[in-house]
Amino acid sequence: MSDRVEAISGLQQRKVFKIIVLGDSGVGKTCLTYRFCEGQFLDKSEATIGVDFRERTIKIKNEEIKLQLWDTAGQERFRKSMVQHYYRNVHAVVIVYDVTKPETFHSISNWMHEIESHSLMGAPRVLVGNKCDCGTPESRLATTYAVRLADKYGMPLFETSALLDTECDNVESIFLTLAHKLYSKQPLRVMSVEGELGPRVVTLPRHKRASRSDTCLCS
Ligand SMILES: Nc1nc2c(ncn2[C@@H]2O[C@H](COP(=O)(O)OP(=O)(O)OP(=O)(O)O)[C@@H](O)[C@H]2O)c(=O)[nH]1
Ligand SMILES: [Mg+2]
Repeated sequence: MSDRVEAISGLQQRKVFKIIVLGDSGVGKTCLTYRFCEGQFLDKSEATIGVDFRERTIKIKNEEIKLQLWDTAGQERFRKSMVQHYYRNVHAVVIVYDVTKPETFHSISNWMHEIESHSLMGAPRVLVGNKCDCGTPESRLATTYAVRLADKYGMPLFETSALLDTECDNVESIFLTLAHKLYSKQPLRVMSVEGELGPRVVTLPRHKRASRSDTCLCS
């Protein structure tokens, strides 16, 4: 069975999207994923060791989709080799920074290198500036800088707060945007055709049910 689908009952299958969450330590990755999966702020968050795993089932066009969120450790000593393993079969990426800590924003280029080294530049990605409830507008990183960087890397920007209940729609949007992008991606089935001019390749819309050979989500 493909890494994108899981058996539920009988012949029924459910799509599974695996989303990895990256960013410096303390930017709020755990709180954001907890907010999305549990619908509330996690009061006592501790530094993640290795990777934490959360999931939530959503519906798109009446189809149940399981979103698996892989919440990684920001601290280098807790990442090490453990995290490398968790990059396998990732479909989409969330990169988080803290709007009150410019150094976490400057780290984004390092996270992009990390993504690149795992061949994930073609996967849907979003940039998230968290903790918008903190500090004053002057002390927070200007949105224009963030937009410029997001544009440079070709990803949408979300500014939000895992803490505020009033921001929960925004947190929803982060993960639902990725889910819709993944859902609407139509991986192509490649078929070889012998023509007068020799073999050529045509691409056809994929069959509804995925098989192992056509599960690539990269565009
Ligand atoms: N004010 C405010 N505090 C937040 C927000 N999100 C997280 N925090 C706090 O920031 C601290 C770090 O949050 P975590 O979610 O544990 O950060 P993390 O990115 O998972 O950190 P690592 O696991 O070490 O990589 C905690 O004390 C949270 O309570 C937010 O939106 N607003
Ligand atoms: Mg964490």
